[in-house]
Amino acid sequence: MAGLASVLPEPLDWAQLTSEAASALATPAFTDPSTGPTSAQALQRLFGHPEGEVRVTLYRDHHAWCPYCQKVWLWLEERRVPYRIRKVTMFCYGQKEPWYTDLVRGGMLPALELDGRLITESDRILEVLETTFGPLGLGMNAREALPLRQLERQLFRAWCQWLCVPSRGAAEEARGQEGFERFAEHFAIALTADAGPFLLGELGTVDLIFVPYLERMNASLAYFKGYLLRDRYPAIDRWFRHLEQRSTYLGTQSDFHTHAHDLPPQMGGCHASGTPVQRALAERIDAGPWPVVAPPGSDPETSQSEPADAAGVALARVLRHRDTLLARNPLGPAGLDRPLRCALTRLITGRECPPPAGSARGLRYLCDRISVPRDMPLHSARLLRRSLEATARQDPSNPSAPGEPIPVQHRRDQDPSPFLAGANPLAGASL
Ligand SMILES: N[C@@H](CCC(=O)N[C@@H](CS)C(=O)NCC(=O)O)C(=O)O
Repeated sequence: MAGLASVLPEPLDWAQLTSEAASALATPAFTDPSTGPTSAQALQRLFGHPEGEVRVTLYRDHHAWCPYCQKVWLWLEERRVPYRIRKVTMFCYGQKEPWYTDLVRGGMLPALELDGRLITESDRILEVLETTFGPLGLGMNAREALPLRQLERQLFRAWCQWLCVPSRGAAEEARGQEGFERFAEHFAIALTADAGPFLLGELGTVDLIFVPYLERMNASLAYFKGYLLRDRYPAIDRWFRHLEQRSTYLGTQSDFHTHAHDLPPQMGGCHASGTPVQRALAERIDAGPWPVVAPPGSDPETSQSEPADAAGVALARVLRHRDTLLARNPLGPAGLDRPLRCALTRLITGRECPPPAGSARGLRYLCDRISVPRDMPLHSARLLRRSLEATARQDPSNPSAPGEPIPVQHRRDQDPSPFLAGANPLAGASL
């Protein structure tokens, strides 16, 4: 009698999966990220200039997560200044590269080299860039920009107070929320003061100064407080929607899952309100289904619909790091090989492909460690998470087995060094 295994659909093999990814692998994002749209994988960006004209080197984190790096990164992309990128490990992900601490004492990011001169502190970097290459919009030192920059710091502090200081009950939670909303309201009013859609009319450096923490507020308040910022403030939602129409922003944008698990070690802890609404939303951000608000509600992570190539890009990015992903998984290469091919087969063909018994915890380990935009864009990550989770649920022995818990004090489970050494050169140009 034929065993059960013989009636289970066969997953595609690695060669078939590679040929399914062929069209994604042929795009500039994979063949030459220096020329395509904004990409966390690029090591230089030329904007049509010859390499010899590059005057700028940006030092930023491997993880593409550092908020202070994001605003400088966005500025260079918006202003189309050619630059090189050197990536550095942040302390909570692994060992900081000694060449970088030799260059910048203390190892803080970002840093920028302009014509051989080293500059640190993100606002100072932006000032020097504006002086050298011209302002973006009205510029960060315009009279109208200064109160807005102060507002950004006030909003940041009110957010930290609500998110990071433990509250002793509902009344303190409510005070944290009120403190935050006082400044969020100011920001929403500022967004409607000019014709818009941006702060002083056209997109400028001041908008970019707000972007990193607004993105982190949006994600962390959903996860830890069950609070949907974009629903509360239509003007903030409109601002995000206009940002999301720019390929520059889309290349740097992270997602709720990544922020929810990267913020706690960076912020020294984030405190959940523990309400039923908060717990349900956090559960959904972690385990899906994604998007985390079902239609007809609006998607609080993005206004962009899924690009046609999202699944192909996700597949191509997994192929790039296949060997390291297999080796770093709790199931090991032999244990994860078939379950991963099942999930990728589902991702790219849409057909169900149940994995062998005992696969769920390895599939969920990987699902929990997809990092946006470091690994792939938001929609690609969403599709990959969906197929990993759906495949895990078909594990015949323990379909609800969790992956290893995500650490909250550090993220050394995300150490970039093995990925730097182990990337498959046939599947894309860089990490
Ligand atoms: N005031 C600095 C703050 C920069 C900062 O806090 N950078 C953090 C990352 S978000 C850092 O490099 N920390 C060291 C590390 O994590 O390795 C600036 O605006 O550039």
